[in-house]
Amino acid sequence: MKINTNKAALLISAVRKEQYPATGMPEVAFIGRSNVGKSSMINKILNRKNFARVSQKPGKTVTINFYNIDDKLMLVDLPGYGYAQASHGERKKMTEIIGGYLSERRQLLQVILLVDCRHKPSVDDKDMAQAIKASGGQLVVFATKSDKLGKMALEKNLDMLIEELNLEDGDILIPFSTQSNEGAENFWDYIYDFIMEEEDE
Ligand SMILES: Nc1nc2c(ncn2[C@@H]2O[C@H](COP(=O)(O)OP(=O)(O)OP(=O)(O)O)[C@@H](O)[C@H]2O)c(=O)[nH]1
Ligand SMILES: [Mg+2]
Repeated sequence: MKINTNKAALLISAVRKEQYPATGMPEVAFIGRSNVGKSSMINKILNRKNFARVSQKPGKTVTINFYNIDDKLMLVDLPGYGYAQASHGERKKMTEIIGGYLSERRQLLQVILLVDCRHKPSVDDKDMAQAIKASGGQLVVFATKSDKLGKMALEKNLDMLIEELNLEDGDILIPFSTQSNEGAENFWDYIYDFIMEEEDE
């Protein structure tokens, strides 16, 4: 089944579960720290400029945004976690919004974890990686902003991420950049190989 990525529309920005769209479409959700590049990645893989709203300031996405892609796949842009400037109450609310979605969304087929290739993963990143595995899902990590590092430094940091996130055989780590386009094709290859394939069976 081929997906027409030109047919993309924001279905709804949701906070509460009652607001989640009532479709059975498979969902792929993007999760990671605030400012890691989740919304940017969605734009890149859809070949759009400012479709999913992006900001230099962390804490841009504060709702769960459901993007319907060709009535075949839903891309889900989650709010970021770990935004240092957020108040305790705001952080708690974000954790609840993210956790509520992850724990109960039955059509959620895959979580994509984004980490900044330049930095050591945070405790939250590590917890998230373990939670994805504990739930029985495949751990798929995109290391964002790979254009910010030279080739050697990137190789070194990918090794660092493998170690810090405890990546094992079967886990996937892909460098990604909105600037160099690195990783965008890999995303769709992954979707077709692992997600849509299962749907066709
Ligand atoms: N150089 C470079 N900058 C990037 C890349 N991806 C994202 N950015 C920048 O990083 C900043 C944050 O991007 P967003 O896509 O808004 O990040 P987010 O993870 O959605 O953030 P929240 O919505 O706050 O959780 C923006 O200034 C982007 O332009 C990349 O691959 N390379
Ligand atoms: Mg965002």
